[in-house]
Amino acid sequence: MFHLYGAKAPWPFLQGLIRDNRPVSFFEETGLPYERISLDPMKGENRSDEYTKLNRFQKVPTLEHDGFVLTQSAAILHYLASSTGKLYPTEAKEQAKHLEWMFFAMTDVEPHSVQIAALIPMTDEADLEHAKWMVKRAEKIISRALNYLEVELAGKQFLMGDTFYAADILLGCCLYPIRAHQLVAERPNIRTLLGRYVDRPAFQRMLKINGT
Ligand SMILES: N[C@@H](CCC(=O)N[C@@H](CS)C(=O)NCC(=O)O)C(=O)O
Repeated sequence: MFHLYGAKAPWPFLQGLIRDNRPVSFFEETGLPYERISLDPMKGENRSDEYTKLNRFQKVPTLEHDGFVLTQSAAILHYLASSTGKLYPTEAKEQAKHLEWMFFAMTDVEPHSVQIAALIPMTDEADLEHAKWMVKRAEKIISRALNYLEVELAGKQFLMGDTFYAADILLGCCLYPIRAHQLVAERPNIRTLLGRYVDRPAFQRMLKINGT
């Protein structure tokens, strides 16, 4: 049995963006049984002694599986996919490509998409001008990654072709914060891919679970 620690969203706009969205999507896609334990950061539940013993970083998600504890959402997703063989390619080179896409999502997309979506709503009035400058910079940096992705997606249904893999879950969750942004609207291949992700029943179920 998998036990997954997630969190309540401190603000409504973070619904769908809390990072247990990736493993929850995986479980909802595959039907593997899991228990989600929700912590309330507003009550400091991620800083309790009990949780700190599991995750000294005091963040979510954390996965616990038969005494094995793992943090970092992308590592958790990789473990779930590679250890179960679900939503995971079988051939070594394809597995390496899968990991390449996971790194792309986590390093070239997520830091910037999160900043674009969340920095201004979370910034005090006094720092607003600086936050706006940082968002502009994030938009510029992510544009290059999205230009690359737009070309890579030509003729494909999903990231690696016709099959939906765990890396698609990760990319979907990393793009979701900017789903209504011009950056997505003006790139038809990315817009179509994101629409395909969001329309999946498992993604819709995740959206109802995430942040609760
Ligand atoms: N790189 C980590 C980031 C985890 C993270 O930032 N989690 C946020 C929720 S999305 C959190 O737990 N925040 C609570 C806090 O900062 O105290 C991952 O991908 O798992």
